[in-house]
Amino acid sequence: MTKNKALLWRALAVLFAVTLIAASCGDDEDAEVTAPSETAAPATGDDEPADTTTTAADVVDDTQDGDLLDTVLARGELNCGVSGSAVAFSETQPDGSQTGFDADYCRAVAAALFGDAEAVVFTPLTAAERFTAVQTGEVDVLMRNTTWTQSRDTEVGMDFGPTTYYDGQQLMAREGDGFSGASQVVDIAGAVVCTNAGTTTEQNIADAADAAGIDINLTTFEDFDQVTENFINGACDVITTDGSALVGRKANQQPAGENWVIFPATPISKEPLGPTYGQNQSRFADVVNWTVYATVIADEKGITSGNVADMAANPPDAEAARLLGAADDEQQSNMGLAPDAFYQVIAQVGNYDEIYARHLNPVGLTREGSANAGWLDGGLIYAPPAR
Ligand SMILES: N[C@@H](CCC(=O)N[C@@H](CS)C(=O)NCC(=O)O)C(=O)O
Repeated sequence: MTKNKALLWRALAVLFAVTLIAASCGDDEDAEVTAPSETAAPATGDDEPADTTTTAADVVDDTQDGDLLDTVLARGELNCGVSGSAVAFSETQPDGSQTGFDADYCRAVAAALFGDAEAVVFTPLTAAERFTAVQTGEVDVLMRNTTWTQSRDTEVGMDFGPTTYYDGQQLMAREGDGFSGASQVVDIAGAVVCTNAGTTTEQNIADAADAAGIDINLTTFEDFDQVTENFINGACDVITTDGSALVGRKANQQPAGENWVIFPATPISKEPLGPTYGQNQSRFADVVNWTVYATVIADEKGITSGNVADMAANPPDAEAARLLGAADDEQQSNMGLAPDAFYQVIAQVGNYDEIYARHLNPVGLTREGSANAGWLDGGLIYAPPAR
């Protein structure tokens, strides 16, 4: 096949995938392929067809050709999609830099690829924009509070890496309006409930309201900054999203004299959050996945950014020696990486616990007793062996 023909087929394949999403996702998920509107006005469940705003020419230009790992290594920078307004996960700072747990996982992958955690181009994306950015190759990987679901994994040209944060959807309302931590979904009957468009959140709350036999007035906004602003100004009675985000918003934005309460105690959904990338890019996927696993294994072994040099010089066991590139049978070279790729991840960014503590502890999210504890402490954070 000539190069032009190959590009044409690729363009058609991507357009087909985009059409599939629009066709398969129903009203709630149309927003996932709809370009963000210029206006901050709430979108209230309209039936407008999805506007992909992607032409065939754009797709050909933007789509990664060939092996993504080779492409990224040759480029020398990782294109990483983040939220930019997800408290403690990815926040755009006044100087344009990104901070947070997800932003640091972008840096960790860059450290593995290039030995340089700063070799990242961050692209802030709304929930509605994010999957198109993966499908067209605008970003190599998405680290954006993204829930791994069956349809996202199987219908829309994406694959998912290991869960970095086990979350669940909850609701937040004002104590002054009669809500408490013991409130249940049935207690929000008749309320104006707000969230951001293009999310699992808007689908789950609709299902939960149906299951509770209540009517709610569900209103969606383009991003969660707008959702929170409208909660503060009283336009929304209740807001809902991943529990971690509610904790972060309460920590940063609760006005003096108000008490915001989060409920129900058991979340209404499972929201496993982690990296997302284009499907069938196995070598690139391996790098992302094993970067996450390296941070988890280092955490299990007490290897930190502070002691990694000593640990590489005097490895505590054979697995640590392999993982840090300090043994003849290190495996990073076979992945297309430098032998010390994961040494650089730990040295420059830290292990799982360091990344978690740096960003999530300050807003009050702790690992103890949660699914995000290590498996030896009763949690779900677990990595396969580096062998
Ligand atoms: N995990 C859900 C929700 C993702 C989501 O958009 N979460 C909010 C709360 S953290 C968010 O990222 N807001 C930031 C923004 O609106 O840019 C999904 O994958 O659909």
